[in-house]
Amino acid sequence: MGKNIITKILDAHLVEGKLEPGTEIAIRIDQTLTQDATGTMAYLQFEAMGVPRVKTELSVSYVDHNTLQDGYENADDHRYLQTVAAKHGIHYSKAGNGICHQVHLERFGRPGRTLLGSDSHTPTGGGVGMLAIGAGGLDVAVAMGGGPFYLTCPKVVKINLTGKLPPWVSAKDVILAILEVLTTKGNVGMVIEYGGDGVGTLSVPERATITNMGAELGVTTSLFPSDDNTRAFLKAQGREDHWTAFAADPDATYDRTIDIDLAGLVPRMAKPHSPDNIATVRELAGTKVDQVMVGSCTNSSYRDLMIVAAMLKGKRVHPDVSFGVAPGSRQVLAMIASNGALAEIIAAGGRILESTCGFCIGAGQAPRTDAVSIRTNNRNFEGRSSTKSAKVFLASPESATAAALTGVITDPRDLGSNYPVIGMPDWFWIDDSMVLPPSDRPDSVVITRGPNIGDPPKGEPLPDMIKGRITIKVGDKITTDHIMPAGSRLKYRSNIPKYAEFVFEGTDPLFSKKSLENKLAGVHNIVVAGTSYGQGSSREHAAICPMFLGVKAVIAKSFERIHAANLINFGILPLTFSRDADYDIVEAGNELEIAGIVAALTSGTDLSLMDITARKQIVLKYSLSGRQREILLAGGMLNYTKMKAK
Ligand code: MIC
Ligand code: SF4
Repeated sequence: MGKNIITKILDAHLVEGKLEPGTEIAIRIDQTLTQDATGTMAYLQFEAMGVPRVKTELSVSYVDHNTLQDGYENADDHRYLQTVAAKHGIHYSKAGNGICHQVHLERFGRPGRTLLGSDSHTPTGGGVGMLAIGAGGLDVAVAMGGGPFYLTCPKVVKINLTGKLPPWVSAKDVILAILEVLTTKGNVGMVIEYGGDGVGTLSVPERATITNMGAELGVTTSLFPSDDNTRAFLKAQGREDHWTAFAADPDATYDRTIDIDLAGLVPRMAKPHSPDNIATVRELAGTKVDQVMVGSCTNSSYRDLMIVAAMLKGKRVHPDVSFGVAPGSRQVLAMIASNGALAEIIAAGGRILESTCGFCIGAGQAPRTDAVSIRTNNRNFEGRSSTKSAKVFLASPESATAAALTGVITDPRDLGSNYPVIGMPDWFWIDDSMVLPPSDRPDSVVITRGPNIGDPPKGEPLPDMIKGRITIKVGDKITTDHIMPAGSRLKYRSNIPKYAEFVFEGTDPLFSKKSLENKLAGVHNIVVAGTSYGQGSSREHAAICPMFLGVKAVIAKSFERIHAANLINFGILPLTFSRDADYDIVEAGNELEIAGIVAALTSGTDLSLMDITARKQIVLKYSLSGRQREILLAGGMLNYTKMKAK
């Protein structure tokens, strides 16, 4: 039987298990990436493992999230990351070199390789045909130490692209159309493989926009074949030798196929406050706009900024609009600077921002109260922009620029101008001098730790009985931004006791205080949630900080993949209701008991929850492999690894 590309790559990297969807498998990881906001914890954990040098083919540590440096904390983190990288065999991409996913695609991504990144948008690498997966920092640390990555063997969905995109419709509109169909819920355990004649009409950066936002679908990863366009891209990056062809066999099978005719697509936007809340731009036309932001790992490539510059040429941004542009990498910035496109953007009234995540993660450029902000990034969760009342719409660079010019949401097809044709350059500007290679004298490198950098807290073995309180009850689609806010709180990423003060800050500002009080009184904290708990980011702080506050279990209708894995890694039980209706029984503040945990987890049987306040007993389920149950019983991954090493 013919194989699809995902199966081919998984096959070549399989170290444990069988490729049967739904079962746990382990794969070898060729490359890793980290960014600074998740990286400090990842490297502290790597150091704790005592491995002198990374065992991967390539590991890169990027600084792109926390670059505002309003205080010493970020700069301290940067120095720690630089020194730890030099000592342990990791490349270090300095602040200013660009957003991890954009730079990795340009300079390091290789077809057919596996990449594990401590950031949920790592699948951007699928644009170049690599199997790129987002995970928590601890999983990445394990991979750097040479350990395999465990995942549920996915179901492979083929998205069959036919035709060619019409003028003014671009890659973002493709993924927004897919989000309209698949939504952000219920896609756990799936991967997407793109195929069909339409693939050849898309360049690598366009493909990367599409695989990037696969993260919003909740799929494990998405990937494109590696073809002549991939070769041309790698050649223009001076890396043709990194190219290998990867295509599905003609008789390859898939668990599901979805057909998309590129020619039939129209400009779309995701309305507040979810990436799957889709409308056509025409339906929204006329809405007054306050802010437009172009950038982020989704849409900040050379192609994207050239479109923006061509649309702005000789025109002016609307007086009521604040228009910011953050090129995705130093390569992109240097190229638009040298060919005059940057000057067009400046002349039109664009605010040029650093090549970092910035506005996307709410680090700067917070919009005004009640603002309408049109952004080219991938997430528009409430409050993520750092302004709770702002209404963020996600759009293509074309639709974003149309709004910047007119001051209202405008279908770019209605601008009455010709669609600019942007060809792929034969050569990209290449200068890797801001990627520092690891030291060849590691013994002489002294790791620098500023006062903000503390050791990760230690997990305690799971108690046999959880006896405590529902400290918070939340609804469906709770994102890691709800659990562990970023924005102005980002700078505390390396200081768990401090960062833990902000857990669920926007939902219940007293959560942290109540939880700590319970913990000191020996009362366990339990979180109750609806469907898709833990959507979004890979930030393991959404598990470490609750662990620090004494949370022992999260009971939800369903979980998202990366967050569930992070909970397990930090010894918090992810449990599900056996009947959704039971969610209505357990109320915030209720006292409860879950007994016989060790025996149940050892044998893999269901758990029983006694709600003492409601006087009701309910059955709780879990979907955990034997290995995951052992990790939980040990009190988390670090304890488990130490236990195994004995
Ligand atoms: C995000 O886009 O939410 C982030 C910030 O890049 C996160 C990682 C983090 O929280 O540090 C992600 O997507 O994983
Ligand atoms: Fe950075 Fe935004 Fe991409 Fe996350 S989604 S990596 S914050 S640009």
